[in-house]
Amino acid sequence: MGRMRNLLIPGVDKKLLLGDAVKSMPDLTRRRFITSGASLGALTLLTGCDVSDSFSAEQMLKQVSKFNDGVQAWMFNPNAMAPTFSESDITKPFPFNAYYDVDDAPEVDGKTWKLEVRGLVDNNKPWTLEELYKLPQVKQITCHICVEGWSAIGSWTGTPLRDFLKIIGADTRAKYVWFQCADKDGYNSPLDMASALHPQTQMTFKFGDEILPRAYGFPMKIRVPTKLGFKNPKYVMSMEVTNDYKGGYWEDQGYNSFSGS
Ligand SMILES: Nc1nc2c(c(=O)[nH]1)N[C@H]1C(S)=C(S)[C@@H](COP(=O)(O)O)O[C@H]1N2
Ligand SMILES: [Mo]
Repeated sequence: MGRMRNLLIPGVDKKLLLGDAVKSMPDLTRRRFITSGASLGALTLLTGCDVSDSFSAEQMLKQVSKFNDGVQAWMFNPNAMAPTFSESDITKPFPFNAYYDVDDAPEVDGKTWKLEVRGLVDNNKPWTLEELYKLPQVKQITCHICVEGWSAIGSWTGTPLRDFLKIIGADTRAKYVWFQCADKDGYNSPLDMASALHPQTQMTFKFGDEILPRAYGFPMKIRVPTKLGFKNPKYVMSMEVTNDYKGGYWEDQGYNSFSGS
């Protein structure tokens, strides 16, 4: 699974598709698209089309040629909201993705797990799952878009991250919130503060109304519907409010850290 999917779009040459898409974009969009990493995932975000064959690639290009600067720019605007969907739109089964198989996903013990809080905060006490579950929660049905070129609609429930940042007295002038995960070879991801404070960015405890299953990041993931999938860390162990850019699993391999708005 995982990275291979890149190569498995039948009849579609990813490089040519991206090249054609870039050519048909108006100037401002083209510049923003290129600075945001010009990935197939970003193109999926922009067009709402999931490329799985040459027919949908063609549809996607048609979409792009209809662009004019300003209308489709929600993904580049930190204040814009990601589209929401209804229960009947939810993708079943929802895909699992990581850089390993689902059997190797971290098994976190919810009874002993504590969310560590570090860096520029007034109160760095660790939080148990029981304490976190008592915070107000909201449900969101949004689209998850992977940089590898697939997308799926899911339902995630949890506490807006900005509410939690307020509770812990985070210095929201800091540049990043940096998340570290339980994956055995490490997974981490920096989130820019504007996105951390976005109203739809969520500390997620439930998937489809059930306690977050192991595959999707038990006990907690960060759901950022305005960003690509890799900016949605699962199995979160700690968060640090910081001005230092500390890198991330995919970011260190050349994916743009600003993937999304
Ligand atoms: N800890 C951790 N979080 C992660 C990943 C991972 O490998 N480890 N993969 C990312 C990527 S690339 C994607 S597309 C999504 C997949 O989430 P899902 O399994 O809920 O579909 O998780 C993201 N968060
Ligand atoms: Mo992804």
